[in-house]
Amino acid sequence: MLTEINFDGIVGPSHNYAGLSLGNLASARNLGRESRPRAAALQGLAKMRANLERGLAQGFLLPQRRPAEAWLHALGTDIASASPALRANSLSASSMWSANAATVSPAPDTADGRCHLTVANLVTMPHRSHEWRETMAQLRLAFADTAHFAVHPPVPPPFGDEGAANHMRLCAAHDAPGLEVFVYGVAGGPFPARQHREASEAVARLHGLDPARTVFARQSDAAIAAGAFHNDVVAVANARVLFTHELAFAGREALYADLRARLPEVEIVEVPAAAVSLADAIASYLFNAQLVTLPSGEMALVLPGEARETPSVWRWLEAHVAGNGPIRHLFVHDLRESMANGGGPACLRLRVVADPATIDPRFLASPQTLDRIEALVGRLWPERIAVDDLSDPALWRTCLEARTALCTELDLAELEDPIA
Ligand code: SUG
Repeated sequence: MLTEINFDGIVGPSHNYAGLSLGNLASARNLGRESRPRAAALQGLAKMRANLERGLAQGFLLPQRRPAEAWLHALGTDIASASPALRANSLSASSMWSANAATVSPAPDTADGRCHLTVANLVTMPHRSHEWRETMAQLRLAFADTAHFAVHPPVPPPFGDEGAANHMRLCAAHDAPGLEVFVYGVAGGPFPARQHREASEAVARLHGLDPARTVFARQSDAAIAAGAFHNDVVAVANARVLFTHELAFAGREALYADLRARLPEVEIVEVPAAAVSLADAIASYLFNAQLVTLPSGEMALVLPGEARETPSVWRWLEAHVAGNGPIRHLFVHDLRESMANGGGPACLRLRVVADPATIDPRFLASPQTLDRIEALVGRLWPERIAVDDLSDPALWRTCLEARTALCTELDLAELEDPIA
């Protein structure tokens, strides 16, 4: 049976605040702050556990090897002699935001009836540009069953591709053919547009999507300029519902008309700028919630604490659930450590619609697996990292050893050094 499975990125032991992401306001604001990797990983695990308890299918992806020594070697240096900037870029735990790992087209949408995944190249940001090799190794292991899955290498540069963060799927039911919406940006404002239309088009071709059920939508310049460095900061879709800010898209009326023409069941829940400003939407990550269908058939939003603390946002949400809207439940989680780098609940997960029986079970979560990961994180993840610690060889060793221990614990020794 096809089910939506959320694969959350486990937060790696090197999680830190080096302010590496231009256009990501939280990352810039928290530059130099002391991070708490252990708390960060535990916050993410608590979200996974709660979603499991809600009856949702849950998987995970492992953190990558940090420092990224292979990348430094390719640049003619190593962790001991790298410049502070390169060193920070080699130590980011950014693969935790698995919405950026790949774009996923479930089997009902593709020409060959397999689920297709294209690994994101993430070329716009140096610290993310080296994620793809390990991501590909990991996805090829988790989705090794080629009767059901095809894992494509990244689209070649210079066309930037940021994966599922700029992709939405609308459908009558998860196992019915869906309408795939690719959202791209056009450079011009103060911040880079990370998703290029050429990359989105390439992914759609590689996945064998039906042009009649594929839409390319342009992100509004206002959204990018306000700090929506990915579309999933201002819009999210689940089943037939598109939940979006009024200013998320360029030419929104034409887009909505197109969606309605292609998928008559679609329900567009638009939050007007007069009720929630773009600034509040981005600061609170209202739209970076996970919009999920519970076993009861009702929809819920899995939100970060910042949404409840932002008065305009919470007012809008309370009014919505009190009315007749499609979102019936609000679940709030403390994800402060990830949020301070611009990563909310939806950034932390990659959605795959598939039959769980076709996936390598080592990547699927149960309460017992989460217990084991939690215990290991509690023992081995650093409690704190200050930016100065990034030049401490003891930290590099701790990060490598902690991750190796996790691979061993999860019986995933193949991933210890997957690109060596
Ligand atoms: O790419 N932050 C990530 C956040 C990604 C959020 N993902 C989605 N919206 N799906 C990014 O900007 C900050 C890292 C640092 O500054 O060290 C960072 O990479």
